[in-house]
Amino acid sequence: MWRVWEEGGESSTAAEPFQSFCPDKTALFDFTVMSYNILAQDLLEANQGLYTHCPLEVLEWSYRCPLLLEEILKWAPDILCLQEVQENHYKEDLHPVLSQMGYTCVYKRRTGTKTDGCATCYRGDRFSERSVSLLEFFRPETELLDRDNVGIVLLLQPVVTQGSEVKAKGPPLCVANTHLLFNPRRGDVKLAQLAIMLAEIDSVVKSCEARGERCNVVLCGDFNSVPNMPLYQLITTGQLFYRGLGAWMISGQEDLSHKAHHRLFAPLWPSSLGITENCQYTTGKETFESQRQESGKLQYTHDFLLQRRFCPAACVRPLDMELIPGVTDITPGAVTQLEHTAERFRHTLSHGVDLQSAYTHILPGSGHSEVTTLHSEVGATVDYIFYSPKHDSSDHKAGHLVSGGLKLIGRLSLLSEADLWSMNGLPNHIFPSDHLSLLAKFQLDLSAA
Ligand code: KL2
Repeated sequence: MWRVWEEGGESSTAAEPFQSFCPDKTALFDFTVMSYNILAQDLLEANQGLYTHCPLEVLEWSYRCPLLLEEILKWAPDILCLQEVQENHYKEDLHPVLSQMGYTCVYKRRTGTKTDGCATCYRGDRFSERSVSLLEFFRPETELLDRDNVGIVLLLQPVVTQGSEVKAKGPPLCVANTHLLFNPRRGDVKLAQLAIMLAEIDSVVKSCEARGERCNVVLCGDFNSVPNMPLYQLITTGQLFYRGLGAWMISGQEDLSHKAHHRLFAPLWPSSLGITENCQYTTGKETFESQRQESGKLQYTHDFLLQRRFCPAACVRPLDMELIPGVTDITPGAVTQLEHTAERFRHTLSHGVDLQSAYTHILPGSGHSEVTTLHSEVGATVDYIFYSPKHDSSDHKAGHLVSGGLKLIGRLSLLSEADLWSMNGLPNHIFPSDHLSLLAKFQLDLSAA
């Protein structure tokens, strides 16, 4: 009953020796990623009822802080994605030590009066920074997006050095870190926050592709959503048909079916947000371009036509129009609002970032569920490391060697809820947060740059 390092992730049993693709082993770049919600002291104090099982001393920042830093130092991840990082603790206690350890850090505090936020740190001797995007999910002009959560998207470039000399530069790596809204009833807000995150990742990936580079992706954080439920499905399958789902169902955190709550119908957010149902940015420029595309022909965009479809003029049958029963005699008012929206929209969210989870959410021996967080009310997986996987070459036509993608080569095992209760729950004298750290090791093929 301990956390152990597991070699060889999901493809450990595959007989295919990767050396056959990479005879030059120096062309391989291994790196580790940690995702860790370190429990902001202000949130701990605001929700004391969740920690009544804990001895008081393990709840003190002065006790937790050295243990948190020890956990990071012990595994020394190349990339570190932290959540619930309280600004004053970041400035006074965490950042100085992390800098000392060789990390370059980017911090984004939550908006409003929230005192914590996310921090993404990377080892300066292994990666160089190409771009930083700080995302705020609070959008005053969008009613749905009234919560203070944030995200960080970095574009990093792996650097292989020998002494002070740069030997090689790898294909770019997009590293995204977020802590989505907690409220189990508001899956609709979580989906919109995730869509912003995915749109930014998509735009970073596209900017690389425009330069002829294939960009790998790591998306980690606390998604406040459990495995295999709708929000998770959207991330890992790239699609979610959400029509009529209760907003509480999206995250799967708790069963709120006995309570009245609203169901999801399209559109989830207004087009003024500038994000499509494909989780991509719509820029004025793109709309303009798509209108111009067809060799000078004037064209209306799909969105524009949808907006016009139910305007008053479109709802009146011209007097001279032939009356065909059931076809031209139907007045739009006769159709229920529900049928209207059903036919107007696909009710499907999708995205084009290929992502899978580094963890399987089930413990190999016992078959029990892994948990990443535990306190007096819940034990669950809500934290993830998602990555763009390297696809097996047999998936593709012979001779088309697939370049790019990350190979999962190891991870730090999680524990079950029972394991954690046997050590008095979280936080305890060993684990200083109400979350465990997640740690995965990936391999990147530098020759695929
Ligand atoms: O679940 V978390 O903990 O990812 O570990 O994210 C939120 C919760 C975090 C930021 O809002 O604060 C915790 N009940 C339980 N936990 C809560 C509550 C609550 N009512 N409100 C905030 N958090």
